Amino acid sequence: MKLGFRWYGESDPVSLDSIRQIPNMRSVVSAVYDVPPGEIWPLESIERVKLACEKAGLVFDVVESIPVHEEIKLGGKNASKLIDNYKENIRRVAKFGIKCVTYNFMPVFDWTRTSLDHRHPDGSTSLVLYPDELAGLDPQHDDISLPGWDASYSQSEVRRLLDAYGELGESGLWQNLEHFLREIVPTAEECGVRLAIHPDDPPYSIFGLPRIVRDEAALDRLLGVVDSPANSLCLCTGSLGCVPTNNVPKLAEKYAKRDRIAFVHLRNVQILPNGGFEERAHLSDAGSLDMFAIVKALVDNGFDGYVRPDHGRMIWGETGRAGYGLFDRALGAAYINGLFEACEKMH
Ligand code: DNO
Repeated sequence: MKLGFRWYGESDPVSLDSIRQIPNMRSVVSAVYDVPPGEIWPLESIERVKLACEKAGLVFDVVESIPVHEEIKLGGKNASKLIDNYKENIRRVAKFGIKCVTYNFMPVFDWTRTSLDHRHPDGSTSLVLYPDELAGLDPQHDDISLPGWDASYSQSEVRRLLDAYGELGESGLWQNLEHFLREIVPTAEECGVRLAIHPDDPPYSIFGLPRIVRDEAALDRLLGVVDSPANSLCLCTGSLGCVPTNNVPKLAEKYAKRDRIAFVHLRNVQILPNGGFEERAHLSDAGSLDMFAIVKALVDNGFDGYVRPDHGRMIWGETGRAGYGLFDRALGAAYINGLFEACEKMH
């Protein structure tokens, strides 16, 4: 496996020099952050990220994410122009050595939580989703802003988008995803890039918005649209694994065997009796997921792609971007190294 660490660019409080000191750290997972979704990434901006990583002794070969514009997901009138821009971005990052591009097809909001700094008994804080805090909120009528949501949307835009997605429904969203894949996968193939779709987080509808990349049936359907390693998955254990119906070790086994996992986000969650979940330390014992079983399934089935520790807790007084501090993600990386070393030696 090729170990990576997400870095939010020059404004990230976590420095590349600190990332470099994590044992076995190889790749930086990053993006161009100074361009709105849908636009073409300037070559200089991509080059700046690459040079900064190289200067720190790291490789920039995974992009997370090239965002997919809402018009593409909605199949709007500018979709085809925006898909052309997307293809151009794939070509551009490939020129700078990128091998894997992560993206998602979640309408309006990427991941959703009710709190980003829930305090645990040991004093650490983490992201959580408590369903009772979502119930009773109606974005059609209430002015709501949940942590992590894109603040650049006004409430009226959010309502317009909710209406548009309401009309589109799951089947319309699937059609638009299928069209998008048929368009962009050949470009990725030509450029030697593997596309890695991130599952919906959490993998169920929120506020009536269709969310479709959520379970084994959906992953099968998606991979079948274009049967190519360029059309692959970002297996995010915490996103898929926050519902008990997704058996993450089984998914890891199935898709690693078919060589359709390009990227893995490893983190643990504790599923709560009321259907919510709390993000926890990476260790199996800390949550509901058997991280050993997941890594073993990957290793036993020939997985050799990119892996990164996903969200960490905030510990040791660190402050910064929720889920993306240095300390707990570094502990996660050390644990991931241990799991892979053990599984590879046993294999
Ligand atoms: C959350 C991340 C996601 C992910 C995107 C990929 O922390 O895992 O925001 O980057 O969904 O497009």
